[in-house]
Amino acid sequence: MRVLLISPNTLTDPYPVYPLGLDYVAGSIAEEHEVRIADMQTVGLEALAELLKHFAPEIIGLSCRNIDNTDASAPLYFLTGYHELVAWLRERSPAVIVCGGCGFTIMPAQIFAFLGVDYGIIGEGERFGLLVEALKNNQNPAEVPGVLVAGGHTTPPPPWQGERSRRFPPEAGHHQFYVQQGGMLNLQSKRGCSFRCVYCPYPRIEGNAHRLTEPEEVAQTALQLQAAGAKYFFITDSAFNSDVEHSLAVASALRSAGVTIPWGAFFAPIKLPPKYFQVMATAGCRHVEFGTESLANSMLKTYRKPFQARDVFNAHRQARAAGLHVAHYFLLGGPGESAATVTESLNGIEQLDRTVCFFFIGIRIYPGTALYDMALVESKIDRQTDLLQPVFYVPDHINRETIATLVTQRGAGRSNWVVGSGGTDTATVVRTLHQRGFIGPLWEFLAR
Ligand code: B12
Repeated sequence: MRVLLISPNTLTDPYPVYPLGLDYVAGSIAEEHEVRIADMQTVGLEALAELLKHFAPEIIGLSCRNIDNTDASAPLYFLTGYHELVAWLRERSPAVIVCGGCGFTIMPAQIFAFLGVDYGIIGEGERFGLLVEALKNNQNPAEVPGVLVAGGHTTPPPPWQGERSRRFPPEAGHHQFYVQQGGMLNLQSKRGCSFRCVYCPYPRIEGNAHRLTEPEEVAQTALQLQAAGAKYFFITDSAFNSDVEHSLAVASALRSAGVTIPWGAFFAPIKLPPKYFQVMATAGCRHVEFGTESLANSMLKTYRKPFQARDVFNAHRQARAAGLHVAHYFLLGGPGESAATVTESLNGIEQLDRTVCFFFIGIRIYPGTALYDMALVESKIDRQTDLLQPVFYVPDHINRETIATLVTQRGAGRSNWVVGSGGTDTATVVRTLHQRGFIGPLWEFLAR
């Protein structure tokens, strides 16, 4: 069958992100089928129309990575555009349209209905290959676990235990856009997140049991990206160090394999072996992005973070001592937040030397999380509340505006305090620097 996979994500804030998920979806499809990828960062509607005409796909897979930008201070919403794209595709192609992706998996039934697609894949995209076979053989797609059909059930399937094969097709060419625009490609070293943070949909997206990729395989993929021109890669794991041993083994494999390009990842500021970040630095790690969220211990406890404020300070010191660029993400406005806890976080930040802080003010409520249950019990939402449009938790003792004022007053004149991911201004600066040949996420230029 002829399969066209589309990434409709044209967001360039904080920078354009290579559509990694589609490489796995492509890798799940048996060799006998013909697969093309249309990345709409590089393919406009005119070229897409040409592709529909000449390639004449029988199945279209649409990736829904982002629903919105989860930034209450500068909200962007993407599903309306995807809905229009589905209608546009329908006018030009009789293909069956299938939606999947991490955004889709957070609210599959709602997105399925909103977009008006034929099938959805809940969870990992490896099941797309099974759906293609079912369609080819005229079998009932509803019998494929994880496949959502109109009126079907939305129970998430168990995490995928089969083969995970990334088909990174340099000849497809779309990676060139990212290579030229900052040099960044990406890779995954494991699936699953074992943390239990109250607000987070990651366990729903990837499951909470880790499924590790062999360190040597990760290193081979990094070499492939390097050979394709990447000048930097980001490890997309929810937290690269949530399995400390595995992350150390991956670092050592990258080094032994001779990977020479720098990389970055999300890390949790947990207790780590003393030389941990030195090992990372020696393996090419350049940027550490800590999911810190708060420096008030009461908030960290409420969020069920696996660390306390003192662990954050230690992890920060360790990463800095290893010569790494360090950023911290803060998530303010959860249950129990108050002027006192915000101030505690801001005071704590004063102790973090040479860093960049990204503040997300307001926590989006996702179904299937403990925060959702709390908001229900507190009558902040009810079961009918539409969460497709972002709804942010409102704490009892402080509102978002007051938190924003506390942050912006304290942060006045500090370029290293960024609200949200920085908005279009930051994205424009990053794009200009990328065009001048700078590589990577570049937030280190803001560090103070
Ligand atoms: C790493 C990451 C980042 C990194 C990316 C770095 C890089 N160079 O790649 C950074 C920090 C830059 C980032 C930025 C943002 N991110 Co982000 N990010 C992630 C994270 C942790 C992993 C994404 C990833 O690459 N996974 C690995 C790949 C292999 O998985 P995947 O894409 O999900 O694909 C799999 C399946 O979903 C499926 N699939 C994918 N496509 C398709 C298509 C079809 C047809 C099918 C059937 C299946 C399928 O198959 C794949 C294999 O199983 C996710 C959370 C998570 N755990 O998923 C958030 C996440 C995707 N991000 C999110 C958001 C909101 C953003 C930002 C908008 C935040 C902001 N305001 O800046 C930006 C957007 C950037 C952009 N230009 O698009 C949200 C999206 C949800 C939502 N509400 O919309 C997520 C889910 C986190 C969350 N809040 O819950 N992000």
